[in-house]
Amino acid sequence: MTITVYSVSGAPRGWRVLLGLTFKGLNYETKYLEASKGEHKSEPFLTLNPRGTVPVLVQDDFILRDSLGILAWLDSAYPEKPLFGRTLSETANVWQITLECCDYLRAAINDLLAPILVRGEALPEAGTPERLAWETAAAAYHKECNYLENLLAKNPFLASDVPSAADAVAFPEVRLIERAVDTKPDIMKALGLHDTDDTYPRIAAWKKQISALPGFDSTLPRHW
Ligand SMILES: N[C@@H](CCC(=O)N[C@@H](CS)C(=O)NCC(=O)O)C(=O)O
Repeated sequence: MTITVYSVSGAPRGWRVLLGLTFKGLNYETKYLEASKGEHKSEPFLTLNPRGTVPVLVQDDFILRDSLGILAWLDSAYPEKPLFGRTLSETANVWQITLECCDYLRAAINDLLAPILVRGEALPEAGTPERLAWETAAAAYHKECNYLENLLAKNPFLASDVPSAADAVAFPEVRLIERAVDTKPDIMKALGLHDTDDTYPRIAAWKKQISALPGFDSTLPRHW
C-alpha cells in the first residue's frame, strides 16, 4: 500500500501534501515531473490527472488529484495525528485558517512570485502600473504575514500546539518568499521583502520548527 505523490519540484500545492504526510509520520514516495519538459501535460500523467496539475496521490488503484482533498483524505484513511484538528472547535479553526491561506496568502504570493520566480521578469520602473501591481502584492503579503504573526502569538503552530493542514498550506508559500530573497535579493529588497524574518520573528521561529520536524528534508524541492 505505497503512497506515491506526483509533484513538480517547488510547486506549493505539491509541497502541501508532502508536508501533510510528514506531519502524520507516514511513508511515501515522491515522483517529480519535469515541468520544463511538459511532463505534467503529457501521457502517462494525463491518465492520472486530465487537468495536468500536481499534486496527484496514488495508492494502489486509488487516485486523488487535489491538494486539500488529499490532506482531508489522509485524515480519514490514517486518523493518527490528525491534520484537521482533534476537537470540533480545532477542526473549525484549522479549516478556517487553511482556506484563508488558500485565498489570501496564496493570491499575494502568486502575484509576486509568478513574475519574479516563474517568469524571471526584471523589476519594473518605479511609478509604472506593473511596479504598482508588484507593490500591491507585497503589501498584501505583509498583511497576511501580520495575520500569521498574530496566530502564532497564541500557538506554536498556526491552529494549535501541533502541526495541521493550515501549516501544510501556509509553509510552502512563506518559504517560497525566502527562496526569492535568496535568488533575487535586489528585487525583493526594492519591494521591502528582504528582511521578513526580522519583521516577523514568530513566523521565523515557526519556519524553524517545521524545518526541524523528522522527515522535513525529504519535502524540500530538489536542488535547493
Ligand atoms: N486545486 C488544485 C490546483 C493544483 C495546481 O494548480 N497546481 C499547480 C502547481 S502548484 C499546477 O499543477 N500548475 C500547472 C498548471 O496549472 O498547468 C490543488 O490544490 O491541488
